[in-house]
Parts: sequence; structure tokens; C-alpha cells
Amino acid sequence: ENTEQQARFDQTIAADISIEPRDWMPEAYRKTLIRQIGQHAHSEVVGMLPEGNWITRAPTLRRKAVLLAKVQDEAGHALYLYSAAETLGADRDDMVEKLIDGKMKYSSIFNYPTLSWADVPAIGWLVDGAAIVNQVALCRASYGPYARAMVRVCKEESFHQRQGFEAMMALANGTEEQKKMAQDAVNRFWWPVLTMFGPSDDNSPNSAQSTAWKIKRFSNDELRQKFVDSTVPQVEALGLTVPDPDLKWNEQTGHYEFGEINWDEFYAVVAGQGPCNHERLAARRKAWEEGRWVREAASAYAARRQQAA
Ligand code: FAQ
Repeated sequence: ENTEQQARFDQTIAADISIEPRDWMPEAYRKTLIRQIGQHAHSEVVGMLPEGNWITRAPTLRRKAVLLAKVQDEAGHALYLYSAAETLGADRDDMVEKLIDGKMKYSSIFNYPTLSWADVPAIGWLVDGAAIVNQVALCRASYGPYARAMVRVCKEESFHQRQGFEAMMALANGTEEQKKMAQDAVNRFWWPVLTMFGPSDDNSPNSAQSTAWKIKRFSNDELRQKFVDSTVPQVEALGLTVPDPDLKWNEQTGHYEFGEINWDEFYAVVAGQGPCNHERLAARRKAWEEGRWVREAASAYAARRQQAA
């Protein structure tokens, strides 16, 4: 029976037909999806913190309204993603507890601080820009609920990316001081953003299996290259520079060549030693604890209604 189910699963993947929650799937496929979708959901939640830091200090009412909407969108993305993980049998409370106990990961990028207002446009433009490159590929991931969540998420991320670029343009075309803030934000975010795509292909333990299962459609390095190729001209259009002395256009390949990423820093940040890891998890733990009474009240209410029915 199991080999027959495995054969049917393999055929479904080979035919590019999506796997749905009711379908039989190998345990390892389920596990890797819960890992990736769970990490992705946690990234959306923790990702609200760096930008949330500037909501009370946005420079104008319009920027504040846009930023509030953007941060709320990220909460929405987390909800779609936690729901997608639940269709695989994952338990949401369990996932959140693993996050705050440091047993589940979230994107390294959110462990960097937002030191000036220019970091808000830099995140919208560069971080959401990188997220789109990765998530457009995931719209074709083999697991149906994940792929479908990505379609809507990508539409919202494109709005985020454009608002980030537009806000960055205002700074880049502003006073000398504003231009300096813009360049400083690009200098600090450029390299960490490149690590959002994960380790290089020869150091990516999950890639081979996730590619065979068609969860991954492009490799980490391919997506990173795509991001660099599309973003460098945008940096130049703003009159800013990329903080990479080795960056150069290669006429033959039609791609930019770029310098060596500091992988030691990446692994240290993933291991919990980034500038804000402690602060981020402390904020999530506090929210989880302070929200306990709401969760308990909602569960008690639901149980009572069920009893009455
Ligand atoms: N940070 O073997 P691989 C957003 C881990 S966008 C931390 O290559 P895989 C939007 C990896 O999990 C950000 N950990 O792994 C937003 C694995 O560890 P494990 C979220 C990282 O899965 C914008 C190990 O290293 N997007 O939130 C990172 O095949 C603004 C080995 O790596 C997603 O999560 C990293 N950067 O490929 C929100 C996209 N990179 O689990 C708010 C979905 C790797 O074995 C504001 N995820 N690791 O212990 C993916 O596409 C994949 O999981 C990759 C990694 C490409 C990230």
C-alpha cells in the first residue's frame, strides 16, 4: 500500500499537479514543508518589529498611514502561512512556542536594527524586493495551500516594494543630509539582504530534496543573482551606490558579478548572535504571554458555544 501511495505521489509531482492536504504524502515532505512554512510565518511576524519601531516616528501622516498598512499586511501573511502549516497537521501554539524558545528559525534579516527613518524605505524596497524574488518562485511550489498563499502575498509585497522605492526616492532627491541617510541605510542593509536567499548552493543541505519535490524551483544562488541583477540598476537610478567594490557587470554572461558574502556573519546571526536576536525574541515572548488571557477567553467562549449547540 505504502509503495503504491509513494508511486502515486511521485507521479503527481512529476506531472506538476499540486499536492493537497487530503493527499497522501511522505512524512519527510510534510516535515520539510512545516519547517519552511513555519519559518516563513515566523519571519512575517518577527519582520513586523524593525519597521514597527518607526510607526510612532514616521515623518508625515501619509508615511505613517502607509507604514501601518504595510506592517498589518505582514501580520496577514503570517496568518495565511500558519494556516497553510496547519493543513499539514502542525499546531500553531506549538510553532509559536518553538519560535520563542529558539527552536524554530526566522529570517536572519530581521535581526538587524532600524537606526534611522531611511531604514524603513530600505526594508520596503530591498527586503520586500528580495522576498518577492523568492516568493514568486514559491507560487509554483508543489504544495497547493502554500503556493496559493504566495500568490496573494506577492501582490501585497509588490505594493510594499514600490512604496519603499518611492520613499527612498524622496530621500535620495532630498537634502544632502537625507541623501546621506539613504546611502547609510543601503550600506547597512545590502549585504544582509543578500543572505536572505540562504547559504550558497554547495552549502545548502535542504536544496537537493526540496528541488526534487518541486518545493524549490530555483536554487538559492540563482535567486540571489536574479535579485542583484534587477536591483543594482535601481540603486543607480536613485543616484546611490552599492557597497561592494567587487561589483561589476559581465557583458558575456549578462549578469552582475559581486563580492564574497560574509558567511561567518550569516551563520552567527542564524545561531542567535545577531545585533537584535535577543530583543526580537523577547518582544515575541512578551506579546505571547500578554495575549494568553485573550487566547484562553476565546477558547472558553468557543467551547461554551459548542456545548450549547
Ligand atoms: N535566515 O538548506 P537551506 C519576509 C536556514 S521574507 C535564517 O538552503 P532551505 C517578508 C534554513 O532554514 C523572509 N535561516 O534551507 C517580509 C536551513 O535551516 P534548517 C522569509 C536561514 O529551506 C518583509 C539552513 O539555513 N521568507 O518575511 C536563512 O532549502 C518585510 C540551511 O539552508 C521565507 O522564509 C536565512 N536567511 O532554503 C516580512 C521564504 N537561509 O531549517 C516583514 C521561504 C537559510 O535546516 C517585513 N523559505 N536558513 O534548520 C525559503 O524559500 C527557504 O527556506 C530558504 C532556505 C531559501 C530561505
